[in-house]
Amino acid sequence: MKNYLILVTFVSSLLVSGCGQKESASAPAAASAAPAPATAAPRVIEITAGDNMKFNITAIEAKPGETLKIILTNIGQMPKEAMGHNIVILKKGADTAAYAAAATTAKASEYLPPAFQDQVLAHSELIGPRKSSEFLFKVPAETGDYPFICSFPAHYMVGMKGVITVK
Ligand SMILES: [Cu+2]
Repeated sequence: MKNYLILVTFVSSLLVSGCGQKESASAPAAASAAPAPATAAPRVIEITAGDNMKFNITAIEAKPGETLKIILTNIGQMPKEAMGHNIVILKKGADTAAYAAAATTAKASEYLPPAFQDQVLAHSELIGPRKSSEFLFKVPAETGDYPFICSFPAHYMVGMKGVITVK
């Protein structure tokens, strides 16, 4: 009986130390994950749009894989319902005209046509006057031209568009 107790004590001490080892083993893993947040902060790109239906920036250069923080500010006066703006970044080679055409009837989804969702890499909110919307865009690894547009009805047609060139 005494031997049995010793065995139980031994086994339970093994379990305890086993747990202890497990905890200490997980610590280095957590430590090695720590550098991730320390990577370069996203590069900030500030874009304005107003009642003149123009982006102030229409050409952006980016490096493959970098992260951009794009901040769109509506500097206009007209109400959102009449003069809202957004930025929709589309896939390389996307048919921007077809996207914009579909967007005109997508009011319920803030002019982001659900049928073309797979063409969109990133987008801002649709914003009214004196509002800003920011979003992160992880630049694709593949070099080339990635178009962006404002999908509010008719704005693409009058030139609310630009290109992010990845090189
Ligand atoms: Cu617009």
